[in-house]
Amino acid sequence: MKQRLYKLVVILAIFSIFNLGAVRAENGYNLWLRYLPIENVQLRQAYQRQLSSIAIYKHSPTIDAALKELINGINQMIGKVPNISSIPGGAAINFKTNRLVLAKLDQPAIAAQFSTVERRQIGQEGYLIKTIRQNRVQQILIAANTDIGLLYGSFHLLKLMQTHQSLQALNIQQWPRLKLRILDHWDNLNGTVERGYAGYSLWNWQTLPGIIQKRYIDYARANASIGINGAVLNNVNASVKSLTREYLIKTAALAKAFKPYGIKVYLTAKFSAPKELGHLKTADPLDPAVIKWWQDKVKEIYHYIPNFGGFLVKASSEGQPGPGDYGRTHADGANMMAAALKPYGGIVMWRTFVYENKKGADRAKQGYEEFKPLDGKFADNVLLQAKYGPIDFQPREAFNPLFGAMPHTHMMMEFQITQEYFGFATHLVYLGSLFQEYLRKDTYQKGPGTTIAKVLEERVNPETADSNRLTGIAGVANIGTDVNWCGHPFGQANWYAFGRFAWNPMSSADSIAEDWLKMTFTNDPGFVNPIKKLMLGSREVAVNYMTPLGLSHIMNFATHYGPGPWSKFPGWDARDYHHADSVGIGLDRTATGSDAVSQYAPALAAKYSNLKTTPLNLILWFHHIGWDQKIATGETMWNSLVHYYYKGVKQVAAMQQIWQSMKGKIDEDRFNYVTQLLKQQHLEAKWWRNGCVLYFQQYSKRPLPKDCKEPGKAYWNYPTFKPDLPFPYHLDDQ
Ligand code: BDP
Repeated sequence: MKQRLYKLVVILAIFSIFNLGAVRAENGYNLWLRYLPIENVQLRQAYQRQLSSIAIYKHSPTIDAALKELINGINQMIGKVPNISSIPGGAAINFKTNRLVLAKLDQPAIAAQFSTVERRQIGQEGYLIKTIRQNRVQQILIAANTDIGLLYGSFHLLKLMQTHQSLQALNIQQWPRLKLRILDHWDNLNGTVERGYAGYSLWNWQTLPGIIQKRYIDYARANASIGINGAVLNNVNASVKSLTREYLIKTAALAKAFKPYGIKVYLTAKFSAPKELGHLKTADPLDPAVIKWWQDKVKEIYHYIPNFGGFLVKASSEGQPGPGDYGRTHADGANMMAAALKPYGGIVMWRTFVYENKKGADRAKQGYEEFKPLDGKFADNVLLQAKYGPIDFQPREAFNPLFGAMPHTHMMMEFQITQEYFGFATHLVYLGSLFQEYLRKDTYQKGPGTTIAKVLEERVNPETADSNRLTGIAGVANIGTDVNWCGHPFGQANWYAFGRFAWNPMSSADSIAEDWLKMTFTNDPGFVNPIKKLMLGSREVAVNYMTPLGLSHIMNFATHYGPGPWSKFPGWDARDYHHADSVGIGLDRTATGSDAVSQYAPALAAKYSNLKTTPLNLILWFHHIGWDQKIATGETMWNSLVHYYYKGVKQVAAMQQIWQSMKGKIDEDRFNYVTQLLKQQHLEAKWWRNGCVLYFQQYSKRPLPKDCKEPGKAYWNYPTFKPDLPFPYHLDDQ
C-alpha cells in the first residue's frame, strides 16, 4: 500500500513538474507566455547544457525584468534554474562559465562579435542573438544598444524555446520598423470599456496609485514580448478628468510600473479641457490663454510623469469638441498641443476619423477632404492617425486614401483589435490576415510598389528619410479584466499579431499564427497545421456571412452586432451604405456617383472605376450593380450575393468540424469553451445570412438559387425587420 502510494506521489510529481500534454488545466491567463515543460528529452537536455548559466554586465530595472523572465521561463521549460553571474565592466566573457550572456554593445568584448552594420542597424530597440564558439565551448549572446533591446531579445530567445527550435547556430538581427507601437485603450474612468468585450478596464483607478496589481505587470510583460512600446490609457471619447492632478498621479504610478518594460503611457486629450478644467471662455487653439493653459498642463503632466508619451486626440468628430468649433483647422489644433509637448519630447497623435454624418455626403470621402489640403502643415512631432479604411473598421473596406496622399505628413495606421464589427468576443476571427492585407496594399504614391507598409515606415522618399523620423501604428485594444484578457481564446492571437505587425509591417500572418498557436496551445503539428489554416481563413469567412463583395456597415445600428441592413434611425440609414433598390445593390463611388475613386492615385482610380478591374471583394464598395448583371464569379449579382452568405455559414460549420477533431490535443477547458463559441458563431452566421438574404430579396425580387434552402423567417418579423429583437436562439434548426 505504502509503495503504491509512493508510486502515485512520484507520478503526480512528474505530472506536475512537466504538466504533461492535455492534462494541464488552462484558463488562458498566461497568454503566449506559458513556458510549458519541454517533453522532448534530447531538446530539453540540449537547452539544459546551453542555458545552465546567465551572465550580465550590469543591473538595471529593464535588465532585471529580462533576467526574471529568463529565469522563470527557463526553469519552467527545462526544470533547472540557471546560475546568474556578473561580469565586471570591460572584461571579456568567460567561455568556461558563461553560457548565456546578456550584454550591451558598449562592452568591447561584445561589440567585437558583431559587424558595425549589425550594431547600427538594430538601432535603439533592436537586438542581436548569436551562438558563438571557442575551443568547442558554445555560448549564446543576446546583445543590444539598449536595455530594452536586451529585454526584447530575451523574449525572442524564450519564443525559440517555446516553439522548440535549436539554439545551436543562432544568428538573428531584429529591429522594429516603426517607432511607436501603441495600444489604444478605449477605457472609461468608471471602468467600462467602449467597444470592449472582455470585461472591464484593466486600470483600477480607485486603488491607484497605491496598488500596483500583478496584472499590470503581466500586461506589460505580454506587450514587451511582442515589442509594443506605448499605451494610451483612456478612451478617445475623452473625459477631462484624466488630466486632473488626481488622475495624473494615478497615471504616473502605471507609467512607473510599465517603464522597465519599455512602455510609455499616453493620454487622450479632450479639446475643450481649457474650458472644462481651466474655466476659460474658449478652447480656441490660437487664443493665447488657451495656449498657455495647455503649456501649463503639459508641464504639470511631465512633473508627475517624466516619461509621458503625449496625447491622442479625437477632435471635431462625432460631436467631440475640436478646432472646427472656432473655425480653425486640424493643423491649428494639433500644432498648438504639439508645441506644448515639444520641449519634453512628447508627441501628438491626431486622428483623421472625422465623422459628421452629413446627409447625402459619401462618408468615405470626409477624412481625405479635411486632411489632404493640410499635408505639410503639421508640426514634426504630430502624427496623423488614420483608420485602415475610410469609414470605420469594417470587415472589409477599400484602404484609406489618406495613405499615400500625405507625403509631407507623418502618417500612422489605426487598426482595431477589439472586434467591434467582427462578432465581438464571440466570433473566431484572426485579424492577422486583415493587418497583412492593408499593410501590403499598394497606394501607387510613387508608382507601383508603394505599399502602405512603406508609407508608414516613411521609406517612400529615401532622400528625406532619417532614422529619427516619427513613424507608428496603433491598435484599439481588445483587453479587459476577463481571466483570459480577451474574451475569446483566439482574441489573444489578434493582440499578439498586432504587436508582431507593428514590429515589422511586412510580417506574415501565417507565421505569426503558427508561433502564436505553438506558444498558446501546443507544438503538436496535428493541431497547429489545421488550426492555423482555420485561423487564416476565418476573417474571410466572417466577411462572407456579414458583408461580402464589398458591402459595409449593415450591422445593427445600435450595437454593431448582428445584421441590420434595415437599420434606420434619425440621422442614420443603413441604406446609405448598401443602396439596395429594385435595380441592384452597392454604392457608385465612380465619377458617375460620389467620385470617391478620385481620392486614389490615378492608376488605382482607373482600376476602381471599371467594374471589370475592381477586385471582386470590393465591387459593391465602388459600384452599384444590377441584380441580373453577371459578375466575376460567373453568376448574376443576386445569385452571387446569396451564395456568399450561404458559403459563410457552411464555412463556420466546417470550422466547427475541424475544431471537434482536435479533441484531446489541447486542454479540455479551452477546447470546450471554443467549441461553445463556434456553435454560437454558427448560429449567428445563420442570423446574418437569413436576415441579409431575406432583406435584400425584398429589393431583388428574385428567387434564391436552387441549391440554397429557403432561410428561416420566424425571427425576422418578416417583412418589417424590426430591429433590436433579442438574439434568435431558435435559429438552431433554420
Ligand atoms: C467607432 C466606434 C465608436 C468610436 C469611434 C472612434 O463605434 O465607439 O468612438 O469609432 O473611432 O468605430 O472614434
